[in-house]
Amino acid sequence: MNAGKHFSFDGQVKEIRPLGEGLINDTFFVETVGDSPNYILQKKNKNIFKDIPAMMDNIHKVTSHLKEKIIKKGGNPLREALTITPTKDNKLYYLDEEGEYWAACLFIDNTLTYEYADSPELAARGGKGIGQFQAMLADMNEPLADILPGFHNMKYRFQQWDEVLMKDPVARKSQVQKEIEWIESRRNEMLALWEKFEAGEIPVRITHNDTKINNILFDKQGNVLCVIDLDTVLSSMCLNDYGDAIRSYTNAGKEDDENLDKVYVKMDIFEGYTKGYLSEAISFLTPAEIENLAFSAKYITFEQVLRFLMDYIDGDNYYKVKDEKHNLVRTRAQYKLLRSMEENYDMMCNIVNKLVADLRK
Ligand code: ADP
Ligand code: GN1
Ligand code: MG
Repeated sequence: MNAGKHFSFDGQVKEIRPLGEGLINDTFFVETVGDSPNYILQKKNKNIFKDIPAMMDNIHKVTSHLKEKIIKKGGNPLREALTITPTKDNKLYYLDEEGEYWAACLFIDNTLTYEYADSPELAARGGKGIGQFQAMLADMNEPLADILPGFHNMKYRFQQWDEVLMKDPVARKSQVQKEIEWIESRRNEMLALWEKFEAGEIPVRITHNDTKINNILFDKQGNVLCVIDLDTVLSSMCLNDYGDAIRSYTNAGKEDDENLDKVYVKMDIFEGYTKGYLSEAISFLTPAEIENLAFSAKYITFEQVLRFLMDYIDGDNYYKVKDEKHNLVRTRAQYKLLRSMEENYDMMCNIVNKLVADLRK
């Protein structure tokens, strides 16, 4: 791997091999000889990230802030936050001859990753970890560049949606009329949350925006060690992070499960995550944020249905796919999860309210 030569890795590189299940970047594990640290090398997806220098700058600001906090708490800044490995000429990224952007960071070893939460206790630890992550960033004053305009902005998502439907570039629209109706029938309900954010009823915070469970490294005791995949750190609603975590932790099936009977929201996991999250986040959440927590799980899951279906109609330009039906399979699986959340919505609201009341006793 030629790009690897340009980074200031300690030790001699033994092998560079593919790693992980990310849907966006190409990730590689850099193994070094002997006791030197290992690394992660990534080719960042420039179709999605239009300003990778600004993205790396955001990540640098956020990880520097996190490290200061971790050191103050007596933690290990090399394991509890990502550490960017610069290039030999001390840049945060390497731009190769083909115009591809590469970045590297320290590999954090002895960790566990999950595709879903297998117990309420694990979910609670995950929730606590994201609560702590948000709390550590709550006083970060340095502005972040808006490198993904409109990322969880439902107005923007519907603009993209309307354009793709109008173009129907690969003539797939007629096959998915039923699925399109799933989106249209919820348009106003979903836009309403973003409107509250735009109106200032819900505050702007520094948020991760991609808190699915495989973007978290757990230690061997099952505690959150490090929140990774910081490409999407932005100033947005912290509800995105709660909602996206619920979408991935609570799903009894896979994000792209073909067996829809396996896909539903596990309420014990919902309760576990929410309990862990609120144990930290109760200290900073406003009443409007608390009031919209349960809804944010539906919001982010709906957005994911929209994004997978939109990518299918658009001809699979955004997400990595294994075949031409993959985005449609993902759409149906995420829709099944959304339906399950809708059926359990009253219970979700009751759980949030009860946990908040207990914490305030
Ligand atoms: P993508 O944006 O494509 O999802 P990620 O940054 O999430 O890429 O990386 C993909 C996978 O690589 C992660 O799910 C995790 O398993 C592993 N990984 C990434 N960074 C690290 C790290 N610093 N230490 C250990 N494992 C990592
Ligand atoms: C992408 O990068 P990764 O695989 O962790 C996507 C998320 C989606 C997720 C669905 C930048 O996350 O928004 O929720 O896939 N990231 C980006 O699995 O679009
Ligand atoms: Mg990832």
